[in-house]
Amino acid sequence: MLRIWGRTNSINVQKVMWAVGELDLAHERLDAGGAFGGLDGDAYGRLNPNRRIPVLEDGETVVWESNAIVRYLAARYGVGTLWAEDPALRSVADRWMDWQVTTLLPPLHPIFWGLVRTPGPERDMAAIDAAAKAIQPLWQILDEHLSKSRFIAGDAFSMGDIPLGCAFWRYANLDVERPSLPNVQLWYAELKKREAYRRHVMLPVT
Ligand SMILES: N[C@@H](CCC(=O)N[C@@H](CS)C(=O)NCC(=O)O)C(=O)O
Repeated sequence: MLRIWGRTNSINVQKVMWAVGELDLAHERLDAGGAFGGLDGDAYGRLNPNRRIPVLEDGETVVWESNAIVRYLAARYGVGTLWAEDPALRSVADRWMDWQVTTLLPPLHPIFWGLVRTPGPERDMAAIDAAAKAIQPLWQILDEHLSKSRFIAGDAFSMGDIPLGCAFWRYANLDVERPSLPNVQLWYAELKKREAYRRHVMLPVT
């Protein structure tokens, strides 16, 4: 049975749980991080020297870094579904997974952290507003991509949809001005039909 370490309101844990749900894998999830703590001990440090969530244990195999975990689950349990066998198609999923972390997250993080995890009087509204402005053209890049593709990598749902689907849920639930994103909205409507997305991602943004 798989073991996943991490609290449910972490976007990175949500990626893993969504993949587990799509693949219908037997698992246990242990609350860790945030108010649950549990990351400081020696045993956790041996699992992940960064002392971050999520961590996946699959027998003797231990994986950290959320997108690496999603890729591992897809490659091991989702060949032909989450994991496209064609390397060229898989590279489309891969590049958008990397884009979520390297390009989209830098402005998304300060908006989320500022509006959700920072008490009102301590908020740096100038920084939040700047990030909210900076993220708009990035979502428009994704919108342009999704004008040609039903899902992130072609006509079928794949691992490529997971990081960005988690990020968009968060963005859609933040009190910021958003640009018109008609193709993203069509894709988002598809995601909302998926039971695992509803169960593991569509949670209160806290
Ligand atoms: N790049 C890492 C980031 C891991 C990370 O920063 N996780 C956060 C939660 S989203 C964490 O562990 N925070 C400390 C805590 O929850 O106590 C990944 O994608 O897994």
